[in-house]
Amino acid sequence: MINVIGLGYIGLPTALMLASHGLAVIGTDCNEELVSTLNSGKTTFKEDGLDEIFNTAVKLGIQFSNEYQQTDMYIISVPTPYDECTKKIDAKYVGAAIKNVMGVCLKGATIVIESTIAPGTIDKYVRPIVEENGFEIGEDINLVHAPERIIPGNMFYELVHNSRTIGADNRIIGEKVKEVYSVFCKGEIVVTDIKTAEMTKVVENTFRDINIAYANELAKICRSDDMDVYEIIRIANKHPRVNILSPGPGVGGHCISVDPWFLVGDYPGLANIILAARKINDSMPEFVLERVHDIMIEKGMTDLSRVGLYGLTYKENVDDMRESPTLQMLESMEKHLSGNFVKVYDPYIKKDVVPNQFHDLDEFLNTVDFVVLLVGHDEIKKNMDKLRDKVILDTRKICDLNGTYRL
Ligand code: SAJ
Repeated sequence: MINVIGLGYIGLPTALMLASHGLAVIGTDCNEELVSTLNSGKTTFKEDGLDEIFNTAVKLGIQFSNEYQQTDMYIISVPTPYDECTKKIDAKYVGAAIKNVMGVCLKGATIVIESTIAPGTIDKYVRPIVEENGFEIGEDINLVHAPERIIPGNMFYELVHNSRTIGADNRIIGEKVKEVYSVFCKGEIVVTDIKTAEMTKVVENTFRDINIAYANELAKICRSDDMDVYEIIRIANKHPRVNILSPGPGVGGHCISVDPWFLVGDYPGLANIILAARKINDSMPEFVLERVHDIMIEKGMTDLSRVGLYGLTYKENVDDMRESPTLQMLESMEKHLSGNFVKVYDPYIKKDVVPNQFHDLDEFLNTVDFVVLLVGHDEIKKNMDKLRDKVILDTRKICDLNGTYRL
């Protein structure tokens, strides 16, 4: 029996995947509403394939509970934010989960942490809790780090096909955990030590953050000197060893915009490119606002209530708004007392989360003259014609209409 702790964007798909491949799984989450939604037969977020696999897992007996279970294996997928002041990992959720596991587990259990954690987190925060509870690590309890690597929007494909990393204190335990993941994972599963696994995951997300920052910095340079950054990146990427990513309105999500801070916080003075990249990416929402301002002046527009922001999520075709560039823009506008005027719309966000939010594309478009495309949802790609008579600032290069402004 496996007890998956934390049923969010990573824990739920992982639990379902294990259960739908015939393993006995109980998912645990402290959020009562979330557990009761799952127990009523409904999923809690949108992802291609989620509902189908959920139904299969339910038929095969997966259970959901608010209680930690007495089992021989735990998989922990709880959030790992960073402390805004120190930039170091805030391990409070991982720590709480381990403490709760300690309250129910028996000798012989294996605890696998899937949450992304800074290098050294298991040594610093997890081992002491296990030892304080009278367990000897390696004898009574095995600790493993198996960081998740799946991308929202393509989770189920990536769960099956991505390579995985398993960090363990000893190879036998690493191989045992590898066997469990092998029930669904067809990618290579590499067994290594815990700190290497911790660092590898953070390094992967940091690599992407730096690459996006390079694209964003190029966008700013090109804007300042009237060059087309997209054409330049397109041509540069024809070089066999160059692969620049795409500029955008900023880096959102709970991963790439968070994990690099762990390295900045833990290695002050050493993580210089990493810090610069974070600052560049964090500056993009403000850069978009400056573009909006400049375009309004160029077009002789003064009425902010005729400006509409398309997209509230952190990227296309997901319903996750964590660290979303649009929310950062709205926050910044609110500081300047203008945030309550612009109109906002996102087909994936059904609840009212910001002022002047619309729930219908046509109604939204009827109230604005200037549309800022912040997220490339398929919905707007299919309806681009509806923007024909609008002023458009396209931050994602998804619109080919004549006169479209870019970053
Ligand atoms: N973005 C750009 N330009 C690009 C690519 C992305 O501006 O060229 C923006 C996106 O719009 C978004 C943000 O960056 O706001 C992050 O999006 P993403 O699609 O790059 O990544 P995530 O955060 O959805 O998922 C990442 C993945 N990590 C890597 O690709 C190295 C995923 O594999 C991880 O599992 C996930 O973080 C995680 O949970 O850590």
